[in-house]
Amino acid sequence: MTDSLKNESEYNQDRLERHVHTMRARTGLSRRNVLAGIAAGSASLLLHEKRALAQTAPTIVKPTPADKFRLLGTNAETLFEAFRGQGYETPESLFFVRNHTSTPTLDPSTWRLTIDGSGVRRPLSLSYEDLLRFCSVDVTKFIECAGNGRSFYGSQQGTPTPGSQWRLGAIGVGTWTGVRLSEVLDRARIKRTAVDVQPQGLDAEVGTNGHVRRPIPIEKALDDVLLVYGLNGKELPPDHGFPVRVLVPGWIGIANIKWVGRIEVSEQPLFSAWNTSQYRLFGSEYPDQPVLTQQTVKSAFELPFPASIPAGYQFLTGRSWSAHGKIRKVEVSTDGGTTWYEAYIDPHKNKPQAWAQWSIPWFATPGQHVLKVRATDSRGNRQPDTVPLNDLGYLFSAVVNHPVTVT
Ligand SMILES: Nc1nc2c(c(=O)[nH]1)N[C@H]1C(S)=C(S)[C@@H](COP(=O)(O)O)O[C@H]1N2
Ligand SMILES: [Mo]
Repeated sequence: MTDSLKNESEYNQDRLERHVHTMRARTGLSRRNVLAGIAAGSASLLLHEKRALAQTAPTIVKPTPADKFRLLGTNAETLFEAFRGQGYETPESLFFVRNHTSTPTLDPSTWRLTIDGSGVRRPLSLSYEDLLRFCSVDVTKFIECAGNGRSFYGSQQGTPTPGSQWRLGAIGVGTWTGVRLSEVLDRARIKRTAVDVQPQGLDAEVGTNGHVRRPIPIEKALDDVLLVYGLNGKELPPDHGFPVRVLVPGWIGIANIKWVGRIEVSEQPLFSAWNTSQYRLFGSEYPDQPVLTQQTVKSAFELPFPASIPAGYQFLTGRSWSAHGKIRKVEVSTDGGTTWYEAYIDPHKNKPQAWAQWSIPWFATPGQHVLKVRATDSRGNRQPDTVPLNDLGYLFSAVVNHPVTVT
């Protein structure tokens, strides 16, 4: 067997194992039954097992154990307590997943990236190997869903909004390896008159909206956007866009198109469902219905929600992040917001458009408590107590009330 064939079969075996693992976790079927179902069109399965398999087509490939994730439809939110004791970067196994449909199986040996549209002079079709030949760069950045924190519009401000009811765990920080989009667009001889660059995913079409896609203005596309194929020193995992995804530092999650297969460059503004009917601010506070671009400033304790902890000296830990830079200050209140104390920020664990790790001691007395944490970023943006409502519940950046029972 040649090396590349061997790698491919090992790779396929790996995928199969992952699939079996996920199916077993979801259905409780035995390994043998899952394999039989794959192999034989499930002739040997009992009817109820067939039904279990049909209902649980895995939208997410990796395991999402209940002590690390909260499942929300086709998505999985990381439980913030799972970050405690972890390093700065989010391990791929802990990274939240937001899928509009489900994780596709793509083969890097046949994958192509098409770059076309009125904004380029020389349309391109690149293979995975072509892409790997561009100069590579590493950056450490968050990816955070536009709806992260949405549940607090309801639970804290009394105005529930539709969509995944995320708490604060629709965020992860990775060190991403890839190539500059500007270099790739250069190769396609991008025109000076180009205005929009729209990456499109190879995952299934989303109803009549077609493939997941959303334009990035040319200024941002040529500034710091990357096409990434590595996460934390390893190949990009299937759920996070394998073989290649877009990374748009500081911008809302949807800009970071996974499983990218085409990039349209246009001399005219581009539109899709993801920048018209979704991912804009709607409602009476926003007559202009602005299109969402950058994320905001947020903070979270590395505690269960709600938490239950023993009385005595406790170390409260957490993470704060901003789309606009580093974190300058983190303040914690354990008395519902009357007094605030500054937390210690580890200066080595505070990167722009990623997050800051912080800690603060607390002498916890028995009873019910509400903890609050608010961050100020290097540009002076501080988290507010409330945020104006928008109909789809995006960009909740207000201070969150974290209930804690001390026993
Ligand atoms: N092709 C494609 N790209 C996509 C999505 C998707 O469903 N399909 N989801 C988007 C959304 S809404 C978010 S928040 C991020 C989530 O990235 P993750 O699943 O790697 O955490 O991917 C974005 N890119
Ligand atoms: Mo998202």
